[in-house]
Amino acid sequence: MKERLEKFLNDLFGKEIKDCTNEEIFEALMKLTKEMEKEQKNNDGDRKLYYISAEFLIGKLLSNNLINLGVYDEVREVLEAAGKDLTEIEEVELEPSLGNGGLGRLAACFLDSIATLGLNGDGIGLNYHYGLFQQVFENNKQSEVKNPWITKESWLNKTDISFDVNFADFTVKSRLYDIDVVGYENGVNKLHLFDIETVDESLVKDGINFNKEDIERNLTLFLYPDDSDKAGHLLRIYQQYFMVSNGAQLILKELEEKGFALRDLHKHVVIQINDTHPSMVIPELIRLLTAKGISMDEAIEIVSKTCAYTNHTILAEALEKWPVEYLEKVVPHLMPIIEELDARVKAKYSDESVAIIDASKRVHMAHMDMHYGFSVNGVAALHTEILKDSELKSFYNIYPEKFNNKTNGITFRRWLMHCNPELSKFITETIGSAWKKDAMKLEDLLNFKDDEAVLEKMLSIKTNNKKALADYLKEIANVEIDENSIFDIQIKRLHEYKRQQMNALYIIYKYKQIKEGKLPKTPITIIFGAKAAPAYVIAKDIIHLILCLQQLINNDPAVSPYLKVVMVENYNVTKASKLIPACDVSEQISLASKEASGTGNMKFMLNGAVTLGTMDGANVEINDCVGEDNIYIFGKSSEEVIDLYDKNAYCSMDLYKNDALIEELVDFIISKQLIQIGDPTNLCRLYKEFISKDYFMALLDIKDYIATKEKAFEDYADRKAWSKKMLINTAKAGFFSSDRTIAQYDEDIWHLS
Ligand code: 26V
Repeated sequence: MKERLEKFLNDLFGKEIKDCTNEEIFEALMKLTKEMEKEQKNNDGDRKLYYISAEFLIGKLLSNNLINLGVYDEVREVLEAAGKDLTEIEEVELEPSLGNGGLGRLAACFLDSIATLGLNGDGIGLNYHYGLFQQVFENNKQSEVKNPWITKESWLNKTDISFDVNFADFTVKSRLYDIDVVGYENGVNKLHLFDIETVDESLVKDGINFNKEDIERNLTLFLYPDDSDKAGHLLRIYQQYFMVSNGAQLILKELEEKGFALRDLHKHVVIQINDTHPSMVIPELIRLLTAKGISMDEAIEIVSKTCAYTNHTILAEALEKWPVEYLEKVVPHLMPIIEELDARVKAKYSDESVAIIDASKRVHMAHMDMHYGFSVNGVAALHTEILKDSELKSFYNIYPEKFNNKTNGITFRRWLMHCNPELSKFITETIGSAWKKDAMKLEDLLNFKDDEAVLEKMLSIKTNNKKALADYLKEIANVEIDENSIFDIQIKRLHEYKRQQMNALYIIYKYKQIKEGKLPKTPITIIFGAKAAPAYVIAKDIIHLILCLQQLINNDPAVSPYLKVVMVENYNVTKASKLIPACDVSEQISLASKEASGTGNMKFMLNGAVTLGTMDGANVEINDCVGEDNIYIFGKSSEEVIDLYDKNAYCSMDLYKNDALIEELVDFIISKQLIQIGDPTNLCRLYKEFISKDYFMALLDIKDYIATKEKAFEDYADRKAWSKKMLINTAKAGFFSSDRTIAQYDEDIWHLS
């Protein structure tokens, strides 16, 4: 390694390692990594998976690629010997923000596991130049600016592959860029990111505003730009069609190059449709096959045997339904096919609720996937059951054999080995290194659950990670936090169903208690990280409330020794890697039935945090794994919640009026103290939302939440007992490795090996 890196630096800059800047070392390491990836075997075979997704939230790549190539430690040592620090060099890399949250990060974990298991499977997506917006806080409010990540030297490899993509009024030429995906000590796959040749970054002036109509220049600038208006929706359809048309052309090109017949597509190809964003791949493939002489009947049959659909949400508003008028405007050549697919459904089933085109002339993308795909999967056991029992019941009745569950997972390379090297090393010293290839082996840690030395060490590693986070937060946000306080962390997209607002009510509760002289046994630090969609008004109001509470509490000398609030700006994968290893209490408090799975819950568990959560998503399976002594569960069940919705029986005003504590907490949002700090418009709107609507029922669970959180914080003081809970959480996390998830996709859906 040493010689190779020295040679690279010498060739590039004519310098020795010790004389190079971190930027120069980063560039050399990136080039060296890319060269080493070329030396690995490419995964191949006669059958191939294409994972099509509008999002791949891959995060920074340098260290993860070095880990997967098996040279991370060696590189670190070589650099150390020259007085350089690999973690500082990592800082040079810009993070690509090619995803919103869970769905995109899952796709990135899946690519890692697909390559690690040696499976023949590539990702197909878009090369957004500015990704998702970068979040900036000003006056306790979120604003958005662009988030560039593509530099002259980057992980992108420009290929000579280009396709024509036809829209109604014009044609664009695409250009394919590839990123190598290297498996952990195994072969290499590709992430194919399509771009347009005519993209124009200068369109973006201030913030994230740009001319949404200039498709030939804006198509790949942003991930899901503001879609609160028609132009935003149309741009999204342009992006989606551009992605799937390129994807379909690439798939058929590769099939033909391998010498396989078009009519054997389903034998050699499986396409996993990640949520409904890529659903137009179905009519597009049918269109391409029929254009090549295959009959409509046969094309439909082939494509139906090729495509599989994953559902990632049960929120009705998140299931895409595009007006026929929009599709006519963007992709008129797809409409006859979609109409044909719809006609066949209507001829067979009189039930309106399973139609592709509904009476209001909207195209239900998920319906197309379920009728014309061979597999439909949910992402956690409870989620799949809810899909079968309620949300997608009519489809389950027609196609019970298509439905299956694939509980999500995370890659342990990034979410343990990279982000928590000290814990990784200690686990290996304690139980050997087999867990790195077989995550279930982490259970061997259970042999040490009463071993005082091991429990002590778990605590000391946690404290070290907390110190490192405290230093980092001091540096980036200039806040001082006490590493001996309890680190309670909620990091995820801001959405009412995830109930950051309920956590804010707890903060108000604790603030008032401290003001009354009721001090906590152990000081508490409550940390948030969350971006809100630019047009999501209430989500932005919740951020405003939390930032106002942060200002109020952290500046009150009577309170701040016992309670601190920190909302981290621009939460992303890099920040997650620093926050997760330092967490004591993992907040997973969505309204039961609403969080499809969650994957942050798994990352925290793996790193020895204890979950405080509802019986929702994968929390249910975490609870099954660790047992009730090692998790804090509260709140109404998914059945109770679904029943309340069905009967329209939830009334937040009743709870507010009839419970003095709830009233006091909610009233504080418009108290003199907060109004002095914040903007009355935002705070009053949020207050009204709580009492008049509270659609995701924060007031329903708030008292149980407070009581359970208090119990967790009490228990924390018994350090030995807590450490045992930590150990059990890590030991039982093996099931949540994405290697397990991917093995199940392969076994049940893809059949690659
Ligand atoms: C999309 C939208 C679109 C506009 C309206 C508001 C809204 C709200 C939610 C969504 C969800 C997009 C899909 C998604 O990211 N789902 C997440 O997928 C993760 C991976 O399966 C899973 O762990 C999360 O529970 C699920 O929310």
